Amino acid sequence: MENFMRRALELATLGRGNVSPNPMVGCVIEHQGRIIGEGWHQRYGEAHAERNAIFSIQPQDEHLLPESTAYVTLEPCSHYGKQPPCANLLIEKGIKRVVCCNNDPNPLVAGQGFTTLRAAGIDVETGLLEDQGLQLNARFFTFIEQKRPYIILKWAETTNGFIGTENGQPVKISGDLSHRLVHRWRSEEDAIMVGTTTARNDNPRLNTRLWPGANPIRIVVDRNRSLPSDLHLFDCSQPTIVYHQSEQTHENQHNLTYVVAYSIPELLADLYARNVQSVLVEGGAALLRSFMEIGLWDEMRVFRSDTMLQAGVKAPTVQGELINREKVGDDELSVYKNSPHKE
Ligand code: AOF
Ligand code: ZN
Repeated sequence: MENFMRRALELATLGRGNVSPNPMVGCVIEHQGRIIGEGWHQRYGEAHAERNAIFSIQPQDEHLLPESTAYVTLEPCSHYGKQPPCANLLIEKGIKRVVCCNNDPNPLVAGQGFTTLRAAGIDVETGLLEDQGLQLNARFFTFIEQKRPYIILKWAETTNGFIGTENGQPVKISGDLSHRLVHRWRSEEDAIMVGTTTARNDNPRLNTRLWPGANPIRIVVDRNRSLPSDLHLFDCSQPTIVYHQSEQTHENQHNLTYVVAYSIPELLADLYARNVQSVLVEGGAALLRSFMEIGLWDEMRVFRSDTMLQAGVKAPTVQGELINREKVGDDELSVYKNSPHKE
């Protein structure tokens, strides 16, 4: 049974980067140990996993549905959104049993999917590989339950714990493979954020040119509106939001939006309202610390390289629970989770 759900979870991940703010969902239709249909939610606004799985079944197998089980990673929806309700489709097709990992916390569904299926006489079970499901859609669950984006803090530090030089001169700390991996991460999140100092010193483009994936929204915190307007960040090539606290008035341009926010929670509330489900915070040290100090973060991804700096800006001190450590080229990548939030 678990194997079918593992396969459904694997299918769900194929939607990564293309379905936000929807969850990634996978579905396997099984008949007496044989998979007769598979599907996943491929793109925001398009067909849900269950529909794709049902319509992947060969015509000669369709009569098997009344003796088949649908393994779906998330409670089938019961509402009319961009798509019709999956619960209704499963009922129409006469499926016998539905097994899920997680309940859908979306207030439009929230148990209604299961109620609808049970009312039609379908056997329903939930909680199979529950943790894997929660992990898969950590962004979706955090966004709905905590009304803020999922926050990933990322930085690279030298062996002796420096994140950059003292005079702000850009310096290469992590290697090429790590650099590429960061571009992949950018393509997986809705937005990337940097602080004033990083924007000024590094003049980053914050795009995904080293990875074939979508460009995220760029966010820069520029409290006093002191950043020069010729930075790459302000080139209007990607949607960009500037959070500031100045009284200065300015015209929003296409792809360039100015928003007043006086604190990180206020900024996060604005991102929530804009449906931004996840943010990769790429520094600098001050911005990273301001998230850590108020405990508003979900993951930390820290590269430690084998380079040394004689002096520099101290990297933040890691917090949370170490969940993974691996080599990326010559660098070591450590991932930490902010576990208290999850309990
Ligand atoms: C499912 N199967 O594959 C997904 C579900 O606007 P819509 O119609 O696409 O609905 C989006 C909501 O449906 C989303 O917020 C979540 O609650 C649920 N996603 N449900 O049964 C799927 N992607
Ligand atoms: Zn659905």
